[in-house]
Amino acid sequence: MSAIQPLNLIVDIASGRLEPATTVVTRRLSDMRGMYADAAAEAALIERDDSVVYKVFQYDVPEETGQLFVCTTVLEPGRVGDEYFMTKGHYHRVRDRAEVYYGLRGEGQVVLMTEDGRCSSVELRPGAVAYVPPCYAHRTVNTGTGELVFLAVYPGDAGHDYESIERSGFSARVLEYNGSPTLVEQEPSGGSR
Ligand code: PAN
Ligand code: ZN
Repeated sequence: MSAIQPLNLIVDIASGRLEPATTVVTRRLSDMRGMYADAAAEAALIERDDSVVYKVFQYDVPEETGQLFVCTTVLEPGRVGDEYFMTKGHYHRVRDRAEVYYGLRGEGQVVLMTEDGRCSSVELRPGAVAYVPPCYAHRTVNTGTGELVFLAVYPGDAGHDYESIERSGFSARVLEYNGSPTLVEQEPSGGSR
């Protein structure tokens, strides 16, 4: 295993930034084309200002068993049609690698899906720990009016499989329904287009 020195990482809760961060990923709506249910609303928003949906601040470690990645995500508030802003979502490439999210600011949900397509969701808010069990796809949704900020910790050798989600989507979406966030089951083919 590669040696890595003990260190402190600091989360600035106000900005959601992790310091130091060795990788910063910015995802705009155009980076997620086809992931929202309402294609016309998605295209109109991309045309208008292609806003940033989320940023990830990560401290990189060797991608090896025994190491742990630490990162924060800042997910903006907003909607595409009735669907709240969300992350792309993924399985871990090594399927049986679990993950822990810790809510720092704002409110939202983590949508979890088994490989046979069963979806459920757990809450994310300040102080809430969302446990992502091995083998579950996971996506975060901001259901609040401010930014959703959370810390994530996951195994160094987990990797990310985005392709499965780009191909088939999640079998449920979080939509605003009668003014409240609601997990709505989709048609089996209702993934990305
Ligand atoms: C998280 C996610 C982060 C962004 O750190 O990577 O919230 O979501 P996407 O990776 O789906 O774009 C995590 O689950 N890491 O494994
Ligand atoms: Zn993950």
